[in-house]
Amino acid sequence: MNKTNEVALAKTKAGYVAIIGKPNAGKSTLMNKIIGTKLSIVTPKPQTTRKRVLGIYSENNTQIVFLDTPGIINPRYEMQKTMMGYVVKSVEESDAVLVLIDLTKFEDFESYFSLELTDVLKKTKKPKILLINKIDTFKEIKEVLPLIKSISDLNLFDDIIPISALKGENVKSLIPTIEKYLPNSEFYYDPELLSTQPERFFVSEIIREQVFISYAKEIPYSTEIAVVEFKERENGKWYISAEIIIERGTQKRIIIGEKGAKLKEIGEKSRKAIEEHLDTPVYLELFVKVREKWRDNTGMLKSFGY
Ligand SMILES: Nc1nc2c(ncn2[C@@H]2O[C@H](COP(=O)(O)OP(=O)(O)OP(=O)(O)O)[C@@H](O)[C@H]2O)c(=O)[nH]1
Ligand SMILES: [Mg+2]
Repeated sequence: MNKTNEVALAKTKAGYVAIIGKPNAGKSTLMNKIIGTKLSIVTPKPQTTRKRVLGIYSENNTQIVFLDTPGIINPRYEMQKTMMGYVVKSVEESDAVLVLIDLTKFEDFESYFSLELTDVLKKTKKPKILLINKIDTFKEIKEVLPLIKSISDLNLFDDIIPISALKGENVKSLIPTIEKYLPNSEFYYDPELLSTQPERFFVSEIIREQVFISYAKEIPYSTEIAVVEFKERENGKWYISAEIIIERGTQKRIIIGEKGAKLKEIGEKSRKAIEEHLDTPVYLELFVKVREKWRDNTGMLKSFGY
């Protein structure tokens, strides 16, 4: 290594930061806000994120690779066990951990910090930054101060910061706090890059987001999306076909809707969002497939990229 490289190496910081917390805390909203683009899907329903979504922040001499993770729960299905595996692995690979709590659901520490969440926290010695999210739902920051004090007395977290991931309050000031825990290192990725996940992944997530938003009860949870074809046609339009996988034949009727209206609506909304994401015209075809008990079938889960 020559002298110039040594200087460059000393000047940059880079590292991995896992974003963890219970479902619906606002983890994906926060990552999207920091990166400045929608990488991870967000819905009002819990357990929206199922895989680990990578978001790369590169500014000046700092690169932070954020790992958005599924909400921490007590897993019931094989799929949820794999999801919790992503959380543990992300924490293990991180230089610091962001722990989000949802202020609107928080009453006291014991009831909010479930066994599963506490377990993940206890297993790691990595620096932990507690983010009290959704402060926009409170009138005054003063109202949050007693909570900050009570949590700080527990000595579990290295920093405690109230934020609003949605409105961006305090989000920029997170960066210097995270930087404290990053090693001197060269960048891991090209600073132009925002993620490493393939476009097929984002396309399937965009469709799944529509399913989550459009259907009630168990439908979003028993649905998976598999992109089957993804190719450019001669006229410059992309052709994408995807399967909406459901668990039971009886769910087909609900997904398709009266005279196919619901499926058509999902298709149109997804197509528009995909076109915006890829910045190119798209022809999208959706098919509904039944794969019984796919959430407990390891082979099938593997084929869906879990
Ligand atoms: N008012 C308010 N709502 C927020 C804030 N951050 C997130 N939300 C909302 O909370 C809901 C869940 O947000 P997500 O970002 O999907 O939460 P998540 O932690 O990624 O959830 P999972 O992927 O299910 O674990 C959405 O409706 C968001 O709009 C915030 O700062 N203030
Ligand atoms: Mg999420």
